[in-house]
Amino acid sequence: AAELAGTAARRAGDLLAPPAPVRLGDVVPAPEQMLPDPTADFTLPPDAVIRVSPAGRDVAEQLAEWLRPATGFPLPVADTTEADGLLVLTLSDAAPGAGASPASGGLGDEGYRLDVTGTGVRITAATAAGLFHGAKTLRQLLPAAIDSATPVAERWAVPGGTIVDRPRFPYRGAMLDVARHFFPVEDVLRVVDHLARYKLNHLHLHLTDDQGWRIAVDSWPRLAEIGGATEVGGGPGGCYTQADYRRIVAYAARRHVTVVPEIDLPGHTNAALVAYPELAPGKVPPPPYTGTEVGFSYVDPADERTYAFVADVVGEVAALTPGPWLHLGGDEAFKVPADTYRAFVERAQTLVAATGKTVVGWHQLAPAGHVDGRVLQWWGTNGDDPETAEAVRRGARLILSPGNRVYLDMKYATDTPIGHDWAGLIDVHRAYDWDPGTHLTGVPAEAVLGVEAPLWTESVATLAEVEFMLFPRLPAVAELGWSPRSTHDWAGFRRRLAGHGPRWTAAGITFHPSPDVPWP
Ligand code: TNX
Repeated sequence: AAELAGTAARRAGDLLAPPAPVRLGDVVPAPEQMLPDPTADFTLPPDAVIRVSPAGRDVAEQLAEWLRPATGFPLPVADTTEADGLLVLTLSDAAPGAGASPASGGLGDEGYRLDVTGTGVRITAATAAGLFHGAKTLRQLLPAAIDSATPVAERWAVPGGTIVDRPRFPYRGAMLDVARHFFPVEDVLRVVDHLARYKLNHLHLHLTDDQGWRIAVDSWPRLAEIGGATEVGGGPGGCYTQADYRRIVAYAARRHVTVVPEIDLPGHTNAALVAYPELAPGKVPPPPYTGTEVGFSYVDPADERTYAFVADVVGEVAALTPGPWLHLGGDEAFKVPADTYRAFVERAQTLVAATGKTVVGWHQLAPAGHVDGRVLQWWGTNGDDPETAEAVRRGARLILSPGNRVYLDMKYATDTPIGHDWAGLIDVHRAYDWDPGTHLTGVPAEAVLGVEAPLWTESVATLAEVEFMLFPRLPAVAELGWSPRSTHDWAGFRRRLAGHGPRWTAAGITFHPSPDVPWP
């Protein structure tokens, strides 16, 4: 790479160089607006400087971290208030922003504008999150080798033109089940990077289930010590210390990803009951569970001690979590009678609200009374769900996770070595071809907060297996969450997605080479 060091001769050569190998229209998720200008390709020179206004400093540092390994360029970051650099990131108060309505051309909380001309790249946003998303777009506009961890001799060309972009939905997420199998902090951080690459902005952590409890709670220490020591298949399990959890939250926050912690109640609680048999119905200590059945366990809704437990746990988790959400689970409490279940959920919702967090829960929460702002996560497979539609009429908003579209633990095909098939087989076309805005009968698009792709891990035990289930479906879900419906186009998407295979290969990401996609 040093041989590519910038000289006047080299710059002159660039003027005659072939067009950029990536096109402006190749970005995933598809931007809202694009105006290519083939006469304005830019080639990143070895002496490029990233100039940034002070509020965008950290985004510029991250952009430099992404671009240095493959280019071998020093890419110093310098403060600026003016646009004289070759690669300028501008966080501008003058950008039409959060206050401005999208209709008036505002970029909103997460939007950005990217201009590539023959002399440089400029990203403008009203927020650091917008600047971050713009920087991710810039990275995708560079050749696939930009994902290499070591220097590559390459012409670092960026296609000319302008992108103006902002998301369709404010909530775009993925869930990682760290309860069925435990994943160390480093694995979770890598998943955060994968989310950020495709402008997903929420990581839902399913922290508790029958097979393991994964977050240390100071007031109930046996949850971690005993509840954390099991997992599916009999492995050692594990548990995040509060410091570990804070590290995940901080790493995610730097990448504009909000962590949504889930404490699943009243069912899916066997690990907690092993740790504290006093919470079990009849106080009967259950044996530890390392199988994959669901629906058999629950905390005793008739004992006041259970509500003290819930208050303590959600209190500590809320205190560790800067984001606005706290997910209460609520799924598959098959052994709890409907009236008892509803009364339990209403008390639990109130306890969460008392922490200042907004309640999120699986759509089984629907029959319970509304609390301010509550969000239901719909994981059904049939878009006619009157109970959920009724909860929306009473004020709930929805996150859509249809099991037969975005459950990333479903197999791609019958011969997929891991995964389930209870909601069907899901390859990338099926994951892509639906509309979150119209999916549920009787639910208006305005009630849809966004989309989330859950990854349950009964059959997923390693980071490579996690990646295999995420890629290439995660970018499909990301596009549903980000891109305006007018850009929805399977033929175009599969072609754009194909160009990402070499990026994942360069980054060492395991993926399923789906036959739906014309890989190069
Ligand atoms: C249903 S979906 C579950 C999970 C399982 C998953 C397996 C939901 C809210 N609950 O407990 O892991 O199916 O696909």
